[in-house]
Amino acid sequence: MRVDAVTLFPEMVDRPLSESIVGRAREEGYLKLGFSNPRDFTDDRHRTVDDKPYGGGTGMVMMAEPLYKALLKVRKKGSTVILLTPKGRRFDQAVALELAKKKHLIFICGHYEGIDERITPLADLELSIGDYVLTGGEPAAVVVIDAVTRLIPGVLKKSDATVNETFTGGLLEAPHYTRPGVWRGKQVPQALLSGNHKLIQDWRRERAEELTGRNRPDLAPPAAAKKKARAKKILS
Ligand code: 6GU
Repeated sequence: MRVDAVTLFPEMVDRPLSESIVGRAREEGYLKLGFSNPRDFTDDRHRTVDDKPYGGGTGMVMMAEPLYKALLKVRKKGSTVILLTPKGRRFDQAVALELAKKKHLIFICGHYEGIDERITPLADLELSIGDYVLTGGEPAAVVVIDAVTRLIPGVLKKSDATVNETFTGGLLEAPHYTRPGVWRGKQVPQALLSGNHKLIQDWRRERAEELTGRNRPDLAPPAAAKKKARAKKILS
């Protein structure tokens, strides 16, 4: 997959995506990450990329023209253009799975108070990574590119690592343990040591439901609760 980031701060995106699994994916050619900097598309002496907002207000707004030229440098016929903004649609695993199918993603990272609104119609999708405000779109681009890259076939060596995981099945994942079997007096749950596949599966399902109910009751209700709800409906 090819990904380009339109950003005033390419290092903020490049550096975090140079380590670990994504770094390896780039070395192995699964991900080709490029950058286009609006500052390189200015023609005044100060290389100005922002200006005061019309109508007044605090902060500065990114000007349309340098952003537009930076976008045109990387945009091709099949590109999907994504604008990162706290006003966007909330990013989640379902969106990551959709984006992972694309050939070329372009992320526009806003900074300062935002970007000139006339750039917005050039985006196919506006994305936010959550209900809080960042100083710019760059950390959000890192989050989205990371989540998408690990879904590219071949990036994770064990492909079922993305099948059973948290969010894909509507539940949080059960806890994991590794050696030693006893650590500072704490035992690994017996079920996991049993070698009994059915017992392990049942244990993981129960822990996943319990954890989801405790930390994320907003996610799909656990099977047990669904069963209860069905039973209740039949009876009342
Ligand atoms: Cl994509 N950008 C900014 N500036 N803040 C955010 C965000 C994006 N998503 C959540 N907060």
